[in-house]
Amino acid sequence: MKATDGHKPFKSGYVALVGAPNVGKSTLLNQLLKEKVSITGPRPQTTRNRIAGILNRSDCQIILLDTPGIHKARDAFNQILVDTALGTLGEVDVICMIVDATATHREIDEMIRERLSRIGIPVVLLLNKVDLVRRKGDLLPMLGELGEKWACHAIIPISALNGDGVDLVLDELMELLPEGPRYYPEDDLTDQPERFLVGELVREKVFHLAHQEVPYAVAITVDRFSEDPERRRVEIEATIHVERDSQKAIIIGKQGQMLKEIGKQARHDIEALLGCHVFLGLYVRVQKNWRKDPRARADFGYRPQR
Ligand SMILES: Nc1nc2c(ncn2[C@@H]2O[C@H](COP(=O)(O)OP(=O)(O)OP(=O)(O)O)[C@@H](O)[C@H]2O)c(=O)[nH]1
Ligand SMILES: [Mg+2]
Repeated sequence: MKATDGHKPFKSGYVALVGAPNVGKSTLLNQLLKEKVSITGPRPQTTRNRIAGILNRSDCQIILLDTPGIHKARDAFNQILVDTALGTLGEVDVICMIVDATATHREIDEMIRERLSRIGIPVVLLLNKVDLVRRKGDLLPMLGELGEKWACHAIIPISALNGDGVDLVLDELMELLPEGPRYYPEDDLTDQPERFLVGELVREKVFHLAHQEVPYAVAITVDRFSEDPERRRVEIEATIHVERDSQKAIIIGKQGQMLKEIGKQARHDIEALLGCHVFLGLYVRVQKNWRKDPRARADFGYRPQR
């Protein structure tokens, strides 16, 4: 075991970030890492996979698992998302349960609380989005109510967006994590390949720019990812898969304006991620009702968890 200063042991372990949809799990992951590893958005069900972000410090390595929002799944596709989140719970040393100070998901939170009480893994409860609570006097009763309900190690009010309280979350995790080795090389930031992150950034732009059911009907494949050393750039071709012709028309937009904007914004973020110039070619393709088709779902990276 590597000691950092002769006294403090090196700590490491796995932490799950869980909660109802849209409560700020992915925003918190990015804030903890100070890097964008997981996409975020104003709608529920933005995150569809379990994404590890690796926090490397001289005294610890914390593997933070972002998960899809837990909800009442009405179809097989959403059940995969929920199972992905629930399946993460058994694999971790600590669970960070996130609740939204501005929206109540009582039934879902209660269902998760039930489940966590049976698993017996230490829970840290985070009351997120406190920056949006106008009357700060409302916070104390909220924290009191949560404290009565939850058998947890700590309840911490935070703003994942602006970083308030996030250091306290790290302090608490350091308390709870066991001594252990570095599981990943020190400069690894995530367990996801660049190809996946690139596809996610394209999907994020669709989530921000398209409305109603369109973002939910979208899956991305990255079909080409190659380096061009002569031009010192990376060339990427990706396909935006939708379920219907009408959605294809929306994604392309009038005179291709929508697709152009998706491409522009995605390229900007991909260049920041890769640290070099990027050529991004985007295509749109209809794969009829792919969310209902187990094979198509698997092709797009969404496989049943059990
Ligand atoms: N004002 C404010 N907004 C926040 C905060 N945390 C998250 N948000 C916003 O809430 C929305 C949802 O954030 P996400 O991080 O995508 O939420 P999530 O829990 O990962 O959502 P799913 O992946 O869909 O389950 C985004 O618009 C964020 O910018 C916060 O502390 N304060
Ligand atoms: Mg998310």
